[in-house]
Amino acid sequence: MTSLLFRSRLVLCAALAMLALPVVAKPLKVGFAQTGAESAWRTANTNSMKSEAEKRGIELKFADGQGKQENQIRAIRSFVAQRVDAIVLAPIVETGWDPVLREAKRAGIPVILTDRTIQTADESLYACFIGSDFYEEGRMAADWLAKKVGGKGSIVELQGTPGSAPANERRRAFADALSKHPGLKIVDSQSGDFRRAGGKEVMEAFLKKHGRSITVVYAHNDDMALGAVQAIEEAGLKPGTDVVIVSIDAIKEAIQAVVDGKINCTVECNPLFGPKVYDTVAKLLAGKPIDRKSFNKDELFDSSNAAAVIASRQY
Ligand code: GZL
Repeated sequence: MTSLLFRSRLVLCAALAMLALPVVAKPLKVGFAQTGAESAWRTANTNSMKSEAEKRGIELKFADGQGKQENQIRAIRSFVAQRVDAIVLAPIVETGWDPVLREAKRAGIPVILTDRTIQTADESLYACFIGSDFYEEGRMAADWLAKKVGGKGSIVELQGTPGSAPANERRRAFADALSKHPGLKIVDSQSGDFRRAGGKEVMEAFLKKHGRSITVVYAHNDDMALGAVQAIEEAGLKPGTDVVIVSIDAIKEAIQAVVDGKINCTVECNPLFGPKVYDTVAKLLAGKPIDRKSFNKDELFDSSNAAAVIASRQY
């Protein structure tokens, strides 16, 4: 056999062997710009995103925004430069995102909003939203409270991060629902920034200013409610008895406080949606249809059901 014929057969065999090699898909690369680490809810949400990525072999580039929008914007720019396959953003506030989302769009990298929404005139800047319905949570809290206190009460409100979708929506929904109950009045409202220390500090100030006239605390999240519980106890009052406390998130520690009678009600805002996010990323990249908005199921916990669920709570 001539050497030319031999060499060409060798090349052919090598080429066929290459074709037979299993093609090892490169791992999906996802950039996640998280708001920060302000609350137990946030920790649970971050853990869900990280553990699910690991389970699926996804290369997750995680950026902790440390409570600042500019850090999240910087992280998104970095994800674009690294040519990730998709960007997930939990926007700390609702506005100011268009320029950086336009950069991601120009780079052809899809953006999924999780947890919180944004305000934009250009709906093409993100593919979808996955999270909870904050307005519904505020309504559920208000309706539960009206029944609990017979439509009468002097309420102080611990607001979440100023400008954030959960703070805006939970405040709006609660106020809308209260319009049906003229005997329920919000006498003071201030941000504790979703932090436990913030909730305690603001509640201490409210107690100094309003004393025993306060009959209800409405907290936009459990970390602030638990801070308020500390402040109320340090003032010599009984949280859950002298002051009714209604909150949102349903973290395990708050449900335990419901069992202990220190918080009266917490409305769930489930943070464990890592699996849903990555399922959506996979569909998006495969060109399959996805829901524009996908709301997590949230339920309410009070003395009627908290003890029955506490053992099974995951966050
Ligand atoms: C709600 C989330 C809020 C939680 C807080 O989806 O954005 O931020 O209610 C968290 O606990 O800090």
